[in-house]
Amino acid sequence: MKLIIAIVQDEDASRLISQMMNDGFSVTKLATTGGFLKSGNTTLLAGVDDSRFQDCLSIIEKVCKSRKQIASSPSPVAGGTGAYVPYPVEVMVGGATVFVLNVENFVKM
Ligand code: 2BA
Repeated sequence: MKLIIAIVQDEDASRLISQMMNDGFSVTKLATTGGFLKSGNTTLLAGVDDSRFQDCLSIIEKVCKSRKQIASSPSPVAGGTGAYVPYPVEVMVGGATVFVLNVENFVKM
């Protein structure tokens, strides 16, 4: 068994969960926050059989699209007044950041 940890955009999360459930995967949704943008994203946990984890990755790839987003700078620069002034930065968001871990043991009690 593998544990898939997928960090996705909130906008993609509902559709991704529906698609995964329709295809017979169990999934747990966590509300998370990205360290760089400091805005909300969604982390999904899915324990999947070795034989099916490629199918699960394919669903994630199909549903989660990359897009550009203008965000406030995470590290504001000091202005002339000494006040911190955030500036806009363009970042690519979306797609998915996926970790795949081998599961040593899986128990339901
Ligand atoms: P955030 O940390 O909020 O990052 C959002 C997006 O900002 C990133 O998208 C990337 O395009 C950009 N970004 C991140 N760090 C940057 C930096 N130091 N300089 C310039 N741009 C930067 P993604 O790479 O697709 O990551 C989306 C979210 O996935 C991240 O949100 C974070 O929550 C998570 N993530 C990405 N890589 C990770 C890793 N190695 N470990 C743990 N979480 C990760």
